[in-house]
Amino acid sequence: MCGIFAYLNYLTPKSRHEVLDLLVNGLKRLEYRGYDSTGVAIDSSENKDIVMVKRCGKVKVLEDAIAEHFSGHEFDAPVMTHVGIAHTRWATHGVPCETNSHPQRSDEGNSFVVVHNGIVTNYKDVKTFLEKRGYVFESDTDTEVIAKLVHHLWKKHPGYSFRELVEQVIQQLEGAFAIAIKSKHFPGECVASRRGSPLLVGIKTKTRLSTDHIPILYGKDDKSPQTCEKEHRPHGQTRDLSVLPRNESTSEFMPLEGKEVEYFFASDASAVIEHTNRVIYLEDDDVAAVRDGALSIHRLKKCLDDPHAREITTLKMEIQQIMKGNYAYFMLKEIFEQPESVVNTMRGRVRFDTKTVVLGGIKDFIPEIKRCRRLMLIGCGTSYHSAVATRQLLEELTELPVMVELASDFLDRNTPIFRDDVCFFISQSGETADSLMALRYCKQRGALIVGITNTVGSSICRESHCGVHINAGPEIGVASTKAYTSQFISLVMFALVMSEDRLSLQQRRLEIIQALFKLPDQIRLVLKLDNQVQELAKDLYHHKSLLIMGRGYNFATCLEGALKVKELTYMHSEGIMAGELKHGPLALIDDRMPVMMIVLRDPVYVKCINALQQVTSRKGCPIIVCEEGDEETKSFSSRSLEIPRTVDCLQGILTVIPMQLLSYHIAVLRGCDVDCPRNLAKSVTVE
Ligand code: G6Q
Ligand code: GLU
Repeated sequence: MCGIFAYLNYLTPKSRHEVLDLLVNGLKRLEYRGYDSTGVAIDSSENKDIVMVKRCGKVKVLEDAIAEHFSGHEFDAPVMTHVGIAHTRWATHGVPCETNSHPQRSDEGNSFVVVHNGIVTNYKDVKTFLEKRGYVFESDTDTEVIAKLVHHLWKKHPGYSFRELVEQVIQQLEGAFAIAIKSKHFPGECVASRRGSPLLVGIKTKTRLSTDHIPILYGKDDKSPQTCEKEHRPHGQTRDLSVLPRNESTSEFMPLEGKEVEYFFASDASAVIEHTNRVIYLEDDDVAAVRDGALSIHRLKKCLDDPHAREITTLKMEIQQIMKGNYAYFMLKEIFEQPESVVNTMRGRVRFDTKTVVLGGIKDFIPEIKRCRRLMLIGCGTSYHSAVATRQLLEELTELPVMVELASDFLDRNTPIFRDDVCFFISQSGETADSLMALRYCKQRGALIVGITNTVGSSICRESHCGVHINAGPEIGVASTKAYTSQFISLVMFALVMSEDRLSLQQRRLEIIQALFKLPDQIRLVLKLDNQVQELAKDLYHHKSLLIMGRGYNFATCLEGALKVKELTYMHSEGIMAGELKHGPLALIDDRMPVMMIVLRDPVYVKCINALQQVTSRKGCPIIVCEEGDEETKSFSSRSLEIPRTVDCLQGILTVIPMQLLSYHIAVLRGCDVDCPRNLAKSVTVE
């Protein structure tokens, strides 16, 4: 979701100017991961104090600020050993502004400074714990608790090493994180850790490394391997910090101790490849610490299948390749990220153990929303389709009238809006002009405004009364993919919150929560259809048109699939409500017209089969999207794609993925620019 970059030079003289250049370049490489603000921390020239420079906006803005801030000869003097940390932020908690930018600090003296990628879901509990002990928070970020908690523990346990302190801290954190921490009390040391968010360590030595692995050191208290299970603490309860087990790892041979060496901690290899091709990919809950030039990797507990060492990998990739992973385009990468992005959307919100859902950003407004006259879901393009996709479930679980509106049309009609309306604005960018205009229109008329966006601090975010951040991570491909599935899930979560106390709906809620749990794995299964979809694309790409038909919960997939095909391939495509077939579109059907039909075993199955028969009896040969093992439906055609069975209201998440893949493959076969389709922009800021 953002970029972490830290650089440590041990016995390798570098001026602070050189260090800053290195940090800024590292950030530039990571900027594609998303940015809204940036920052660096290095040692000051006078003493051991840490200085930070933070700015809102792109890395270039930070670069200019650094040039202004650090002038004078002292910054040109070489320093033998130094640690610098840097960050490009994609806000999840708190708008983009200097105070919310990273590094976040422990105190005014900058004792501990941290850069963080991810979301600490229990930050409120930790914050309350620290506030009771006198800590005053300056930012709205979840990250600040990390810096302050290290500081608190350092005061409490003066004998602990830097690494031990960080180990204590990560035991308290829930959610996802990758962190790198620097401290004025531990000069020349850097500690980093991850859980859920990526982090690697690059190693650069003068002579070739004599080893291809770094041993993992396990806690002293825990020599006997065991099956590790995550400790379950009741939600909202911070563990008693005085009784945490201390991890005094046994000291072992550290291959790099005492030698000249440089280390790079980065969110991905694009930021380190120009310096070194030797990297270690950290695993969840690894704590990597550099002290006296030696890198050591620690884990608190040894599990049965844990390895003894982390391998040093030699990278053979180009920078462009690294940014896109092994994918040819960002869009493809984003399609394949969906098993993780949907988890990020649900993280800290859906509690699968207690079967409860909490949406922190709208929690306080739920009573007001429950009293409203109607819900209005407003958006453009793909975001509008996520409203179409979830309307039926919202009607069912809220028992309120739900209107879905295209922002532009809504404004054209001067739609009547009342004080007791609740208006949802769904937008990946949060900047779409039509949606923003519609938001202001509704706000002026006194409606409650709920933002569903992927961009914290965006205009829609700021101008909403409350909202849900979909946490899909930055979406770079112009065609929206992972934002759609995350918007979809956010609205489903809202429906679940609204129906929490409806006794008659409990069974239904349970069924949906269980299905949400299985969803990431099911998405993985659907992604395995990629080769099959590519073959279908070969049959379709030279055609002029593609009709996509379905109804009920899958009508939105037809609209969204057709939009993807249009924008990426420049072919004509139409999403058709299968119920409307006989009212006109049936005239298009013959043996040459390409048709896709979504026919799943849900309440409209029989009606879908009717539509299928109407098509096949006009010599149409549709490609059918059906449920795994549904031989009866498959028998209507020679071409089909089978998707796993899920609860009806979540089918749309699984059925849209083959459409995303299909449009992608057709676009590639037609030689179109997948990430930047002609005439389109990622953020449409004009009406
Ligand atoms: C689709 C596009 C586009 C987008 C709209 C709305 O692939 O990305 O249809 O969804 O332009 O954008 P926002 O979601 O940013 O408001
Ligand atoms: N949750 C943190 C914040 O909002 C980190 C976000 C990121 O990954 O950039 O500051």
